[in-house]
Amino acid sequence: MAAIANAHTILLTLTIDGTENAAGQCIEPYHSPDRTSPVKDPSSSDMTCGIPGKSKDAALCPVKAGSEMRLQFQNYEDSSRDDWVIDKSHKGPILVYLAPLESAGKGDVWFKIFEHGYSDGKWGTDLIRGDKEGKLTITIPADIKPGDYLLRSEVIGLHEAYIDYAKDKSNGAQYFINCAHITISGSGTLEPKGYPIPGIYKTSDPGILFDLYDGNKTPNYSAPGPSLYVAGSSGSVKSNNDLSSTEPSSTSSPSSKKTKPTSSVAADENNDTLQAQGNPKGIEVVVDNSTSAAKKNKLDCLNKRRRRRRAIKTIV
Ligand SMILES: [Cu+2]
Repeated sequence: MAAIANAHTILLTLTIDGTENAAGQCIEPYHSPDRTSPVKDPSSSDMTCGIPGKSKDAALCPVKAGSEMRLQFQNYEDSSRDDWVIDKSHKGPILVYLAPLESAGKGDVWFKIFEHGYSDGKWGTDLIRGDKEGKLTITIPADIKPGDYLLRSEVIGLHEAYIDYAKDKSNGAQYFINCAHITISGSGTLEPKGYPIPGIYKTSDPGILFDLYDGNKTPNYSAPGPSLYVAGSSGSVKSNNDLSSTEPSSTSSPSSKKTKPTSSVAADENNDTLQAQGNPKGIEVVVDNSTSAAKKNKLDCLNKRRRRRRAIKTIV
């Protein structure tokens, strides 16, 4: 059943002080042809800033330390689609990391400034779906050192995360990653402890290998990766999922995880597929701030979905 759900997401805009910035402004240009494809191997260099595994050029957007910025995520341009922000099957955390730009994301440089796993009855992905426009507001820590930074946004889809990716590469968590370039101004001096990406997640981490379909587990979910940096804490706040090691993981411990009947997932995805088939206008509706390249990517992505759907039908 893996790879049936192709409804993913990207960081579409970054709004600072009322100015909305798109890809190529401060968001790095998207991977072509399928800009919304997930990364699946947490030890891949694609984890740093998304496929194809290296940070790309983008203009720097200025932001004041301590101020808010708004991220907007989107999957399709047609806002009438139920999955236009992200498919409802894709539940999981949203995380945002920063690293000094000069590092190009390499080394022990990344610190986490936002996370929402599951709290107040909502997954991180529920926040952007619930907003209807895919928007999420975060705050830049007030006390970090001014300078140029990479901002890395990450949405993790846990819909196939009940099986360890190391054991079955057609399953595992899906990582939707984008990087943006920002210049932080202010009078802070702090340089929070950094961690390597790839390296912060193992396929068997409790926030990565997780059974979304066991409702008893959901309230106890905690987001993966290093502890959150909180302004004023003069160092990272320890949390129960703090990393015990910063080594990139090449091994993952054997897991006693059961395999899971997939009927509930399959039903959900079939519904989405039917919905999508009944609503072909996704390719006709175009939002203003897309470049023509982005539009082409969108078409490629849709065509890929259609081809896959035909393939699925043929198998059935
Ligand atoms: Cu997806």
